[in-house]
Amino acid sequence: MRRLSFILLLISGICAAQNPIIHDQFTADPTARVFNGKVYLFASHDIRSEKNPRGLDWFCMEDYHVFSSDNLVDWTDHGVILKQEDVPWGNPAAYSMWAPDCVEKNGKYYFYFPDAPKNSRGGFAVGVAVADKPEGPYVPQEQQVAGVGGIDPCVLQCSNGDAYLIWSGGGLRAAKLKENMLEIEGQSVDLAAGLPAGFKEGPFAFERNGKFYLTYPYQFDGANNSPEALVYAMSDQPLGPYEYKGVIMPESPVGCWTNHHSFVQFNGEWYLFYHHNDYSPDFDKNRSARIDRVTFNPDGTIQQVVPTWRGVGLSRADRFVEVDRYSTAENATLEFVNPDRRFDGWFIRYAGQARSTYDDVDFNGVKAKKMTLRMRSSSGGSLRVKVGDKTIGEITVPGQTGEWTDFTMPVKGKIAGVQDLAFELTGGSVDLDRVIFGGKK
Ligand code: FUB
Repeated sequence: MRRLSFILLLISGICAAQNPIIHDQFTADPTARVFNGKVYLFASHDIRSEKNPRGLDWFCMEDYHVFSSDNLVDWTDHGVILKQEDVPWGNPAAYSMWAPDCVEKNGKYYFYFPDAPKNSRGGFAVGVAVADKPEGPYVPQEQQVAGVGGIDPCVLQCSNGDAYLIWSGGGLRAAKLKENMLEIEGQSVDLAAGLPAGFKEGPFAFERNGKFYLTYPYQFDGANNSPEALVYAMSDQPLGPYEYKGVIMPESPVGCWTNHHSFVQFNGEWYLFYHHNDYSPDFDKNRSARIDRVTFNPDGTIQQVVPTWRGVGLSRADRFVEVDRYSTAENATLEFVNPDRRFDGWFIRYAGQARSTYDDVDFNGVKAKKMTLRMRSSSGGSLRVKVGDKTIGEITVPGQTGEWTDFTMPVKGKIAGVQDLAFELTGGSVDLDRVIFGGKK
């Protein structure tokens, strides 16, 4: 039976998630919220569509999905929760369903989203759709939120029960939400007052230990179209004044123009959700959500977050471990397994004296008697697999393997607990796609 399930896993392609976290569609502008002990991910859904005149060269979104996870690794797609045709006040063909947010109050879920109003010429407004469950169904309000023009709504929920709507439009605006969460009270204020020039869009605000954090995409060229860094400011009051504190994440190393993010605390740890054009290196309007861990300093300031491939969470040893999402690598490069089907993911190419590591593999409950590595090689090479400093197997991959081949070898010694893997090539060149442990010798 165990042998059968091992074979089924090999065939079915179930795999543990790393960065990016969603593997079958684009997921931009990720806002993560914790509801009922699970993390829910509300994201923009980038597509390419010829039905939209700008659908091949600009942002193009027609609907929203919601995803949930109880371990930040396995994500369930609950499907479409709102589409442009459903919005009574929206232009059903605008493809302008940009960055959303969702919060809970008194057992109702309020989903805030930007859209282009009917008959508008390029403008945006913000709407709310309400549900009884985070997964929906969401019912959009008849009208947009009065007094709010712009994009990227985010709700700051304060520990005293107050809530503020913050958005990007004519600068960085904020207003208190009425008890009904559907309307703002009075006039909005400018939250960027006193902050360095360069705020672009996509604000996300939260309260932690009595301090308010305003985090946002920022352009070091003064909002003149350079790639966005994520930065933050802090205040003792939800509506400021905010004091600039520094960079959370620098600009994309490959020039992805936008970044958009959220902070969430889950099971005692803080995480940054953000996006990058991983599956679409040649078109940065097709983005994918990622997660990395956040560390706060004792004085409440935020340490810079280093974007990783590895992401967060444990990878089970008896499911495919996509080792190309490495923790560290030397003399190793990444390529798409199939450039025409990029959601199939990547492989790692080792050349010469090469090494990569992959942290946090969970062997609990896994009889790791053998491991199967999907590899290929043109010149041949010998690959050593280690757990920590201990070699658990070594295999010589012949040259001219052609297609991907599963190489199975026994595991030396007993492996238990959560372990870091290392792969070392001593010469030649080998491509490695993934590894899985289990079964009998
Ligand atoms: O996704 C469209 C826009 O790109 C968002 O509204 C911005 O925050 C940026 O991520």
